[in-house]
Amino acid sequence: MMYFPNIPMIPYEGPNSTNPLAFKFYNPDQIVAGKPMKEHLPFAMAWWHNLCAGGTDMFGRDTADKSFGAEKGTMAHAKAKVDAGFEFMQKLGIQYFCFHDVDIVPEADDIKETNRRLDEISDYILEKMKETGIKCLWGTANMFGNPRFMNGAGSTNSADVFCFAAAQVKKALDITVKLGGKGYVFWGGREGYETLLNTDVKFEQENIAALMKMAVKYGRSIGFKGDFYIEPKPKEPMKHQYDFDAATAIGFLRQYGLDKDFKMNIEANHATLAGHTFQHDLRISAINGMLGSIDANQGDYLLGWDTDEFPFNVYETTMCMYEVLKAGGLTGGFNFDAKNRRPSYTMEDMFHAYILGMDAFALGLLKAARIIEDGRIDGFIADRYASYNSGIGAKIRSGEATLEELAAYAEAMGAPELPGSGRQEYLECIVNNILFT
Ligand code: XLS
Ligand code: NI
Ligand code: NI
Repeated sequence: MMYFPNIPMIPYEGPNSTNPLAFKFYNPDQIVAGKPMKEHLPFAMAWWHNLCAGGTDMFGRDTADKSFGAEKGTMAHAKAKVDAGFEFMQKLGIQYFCFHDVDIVPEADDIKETNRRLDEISDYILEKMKETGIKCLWGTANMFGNPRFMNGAGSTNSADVFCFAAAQVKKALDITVKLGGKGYVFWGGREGYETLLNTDVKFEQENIAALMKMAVKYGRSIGFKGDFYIEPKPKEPMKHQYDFDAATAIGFLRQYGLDKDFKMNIEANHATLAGHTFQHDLRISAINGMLGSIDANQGDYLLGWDTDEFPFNVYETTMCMYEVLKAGGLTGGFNFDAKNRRPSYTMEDMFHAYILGMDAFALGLLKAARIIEDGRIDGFIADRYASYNSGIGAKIRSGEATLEELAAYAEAMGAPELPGSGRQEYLECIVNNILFT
């Protein structure tokens, strides 16, 4: 059975095409900076948005029908989602998918039954993977939706809930390993707090670390060789989330000795909620050797929540790809943690959304490669720090200088000249010039 009978395989037709069901920039085999686009851009479909979410928001119910011809909440529906998902990925040439445990099966009241369902569906997914060559990018456990997680999972005040979370992590790891997932994500959904009047922050953070340590130990024991990821987010659903941003999460991982097993999964919309640019959180992760994977979406600067929009802003995708190229690529991939706007409710809209996102990243890749090849920006940055290349600057860099020595140097100098101009506007001209030619 076909779930998208009116949608053909999406071809690459180039920038002059007006066919809405064709790529304008994503040309999988085109060589960019030494390798095919598809290797630079391991795209993934997010099971939850694409196959589960129907547009329900605080004010209204679903607009999109994601039943795929089956009764929701049944295993038949879970299987229909698998079939629809693989047809969708194949038609777009998407190589990976990401999932939460409860995206792929309906959760039962008894975890033993949920786990049995997970075994059944993962057998089915595995078959489809073999048939199509599509792979699993990462798995995770949803430890924020069920009311039992109202106070978090690792950070909960209830030891019983903590154990339940541990059971979910264990099973989600089993399934991720079974499906050959490259990574395992911890997005700390409700790992945070609403008020300090009822919260022991230190206690909660220690418990989160303990859960992660157990996950690493268990994961390695069953042969998981990939990366664990923290996906930082500053707020929503909790007012304060512990993994505020990349810098905070990296500090946490180092404090608890988890930094060898974990990297960052940076989501564009989460970085901007933290008051950063997407590029900022990518850079902070990269310079710490922790840029692992990306949740490819965008937010709305006028709205203060996680709108999870499909990437459209080519400035952002360009600067993202600039960071990724400079970091030598990702060990993970680009997961479209994004959803159609509620009024875009048709099946065709799902394809338009992915075409938009994949094209925006392909264009970003092309432009970022040109920025690097052009060399003016990197050359400017290198020049900007040239005073550290020799003399007293080189001594500072090598760590040999003392405060007394520098003070004596400064006194002999009188007053330093102004540092060279930052030339921001000139550099922005270069970016626009490359972007629009
Ligand atoms: C929510 C998160 C979530 C994670 C996976 O804001 O982005 O979707 O990616 O749990
Ligand atoms: Ni998000
Ligand atoms: Ni995400």
